[in-house]
Amino acid sequence: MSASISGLNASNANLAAPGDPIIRKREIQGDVLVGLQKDEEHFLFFKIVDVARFKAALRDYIIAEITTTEEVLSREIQIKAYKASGRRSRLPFVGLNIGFSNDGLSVLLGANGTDGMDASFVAGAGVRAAGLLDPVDANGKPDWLAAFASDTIHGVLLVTGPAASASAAKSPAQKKVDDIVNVLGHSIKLVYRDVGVTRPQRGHEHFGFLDGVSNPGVRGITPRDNPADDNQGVPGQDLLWPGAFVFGYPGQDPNQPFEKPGAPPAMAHPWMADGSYMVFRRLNQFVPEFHNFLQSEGRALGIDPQLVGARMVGRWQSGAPIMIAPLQDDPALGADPKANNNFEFSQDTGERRCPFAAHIRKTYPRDDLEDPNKVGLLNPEGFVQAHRIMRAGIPFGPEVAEDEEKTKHERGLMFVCYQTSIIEQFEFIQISWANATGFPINKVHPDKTPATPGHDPIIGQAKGARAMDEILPNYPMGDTRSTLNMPDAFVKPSAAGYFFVPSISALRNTLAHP
Ligand code: N7H
Repeated sequence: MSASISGLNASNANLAAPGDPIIRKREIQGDVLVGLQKDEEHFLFFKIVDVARFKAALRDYIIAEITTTEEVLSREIQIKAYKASGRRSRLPFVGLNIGFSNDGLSVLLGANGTDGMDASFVAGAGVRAAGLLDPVDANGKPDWLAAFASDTIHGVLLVTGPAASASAAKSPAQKKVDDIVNVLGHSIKLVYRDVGVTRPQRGHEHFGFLDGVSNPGVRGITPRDNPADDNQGVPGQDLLWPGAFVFGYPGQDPNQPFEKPGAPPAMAHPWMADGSYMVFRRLNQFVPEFHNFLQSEGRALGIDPQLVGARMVGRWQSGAPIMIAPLQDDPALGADPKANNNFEFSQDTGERRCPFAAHIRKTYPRDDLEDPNKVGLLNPEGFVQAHRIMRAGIPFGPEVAEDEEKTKHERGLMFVCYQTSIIEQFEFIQISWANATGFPINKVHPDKTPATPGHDPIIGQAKGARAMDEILPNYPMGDTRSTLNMPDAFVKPSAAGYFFVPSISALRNTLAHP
């Protein structure tokens, strides 16, 4: 089962070094920092219709069933030992987490219960959609699945587990879903339910690229695994302060070196400690269209279509970064967690190795803003590290059918990420980096002409046409200017929600309090 997306190595019993914060692992829900183990993940979006009965069900059943960070870490150890003993079947670990929207918290706490919380969380994903340049109608209403938008959503239950064995009618997670629905009974209305499943090409998303390669390390929980750098987990994985993702801990100061603890992010309410904001986006992927595009552009440019895709993403499908393998895939590099994140961008001044707009360069520019004279930042690296997210998504939908020249069946990514500020983290990445054609700013081509990086070709959104700079590599030399015009978006949101994932104590003592 996939987990340890942040490179966690749970076999290392002592995850914290002197000076690291003590993480309250029994309080934080398991998906936030580590990731629930999952071959499949059920998303149950619900509306609370009987508050007293809902709170009673939380107290009597749900809270005790929630999978904590401590449990996912211990499961990692068990899975490792099980695999080491040569067994190939899956341990039947089932995970459960819960989050609430602003409307949901208001129902549980009363009208002013969410005062002072993150403004984007309070406004809700629907209101924020237009600002993200999501497709919206004339009234700014997002173009979401009718079933999802059919009622107010108060919360989401995440239920994970291994896939069903060939002989079983239902998977362990499906059985758990049945139990939960039974226990909650008429206290809720299920507004929408959906399921994510890992693909047969394990760990790869629907376009074919290895996913879950790079997530931030977290001080106090990610073991140090780079003898040359005490501020990293695996080589290239900078360790951040937990407050970037969970309330109640030192955070990242955008104006200071990232190694220095920043002030803990302000909590509007004491019960927010050990909780996190979760962004959910159901992102449809137009897979045949994407691959046809790579083929036709590759032909037109006279280069391998796989290289076109690699320059759009910044990695080959194997996961190998083009900063290290600029012209040819290197599957061994892609598969090596100690090498596949060990790179920076600043030495690639002319985007010869990796386009400025490549998905991974846009969404985590590493040291790309390093020249403070040009970007006007007090501490460029600290600034970048203050805008990171912890990703925990899973694909959804079937494999592409043989006769599927154009998308016939919905598929894509159930994108999930965690942070302590939706405005400064997820939304900042989407709006100020992925959608912003001028980011990274003040870049030039090797021939000294100014470069406009363009849109992130994977997730960048625009009202009109989208384009990115330098699809054709000028590596190791060359000055040929090229632009990739993208008539269609290959990724389109079909549902979204902003949630708060509270601590176990907040659930017990505050949210489920009669
Ligand atoms: Fe991305 N893809 O398959 O092309 N993403 N992403 N993402 N993404 C990453 O590093 C993809 C989305 C980030 O640290 C990889 O795990 C697709 C959103 C960040 O180097 C691949 C979709 C946002 C990183 C993809 C999608 C992000 C990242 C490389 C939608 C946030 C880490 C593998 C369908 C706004 C960058 C890896 C780093 C990596 C793809 C969505 C952000 C292959 C298909 C919405 C921060």
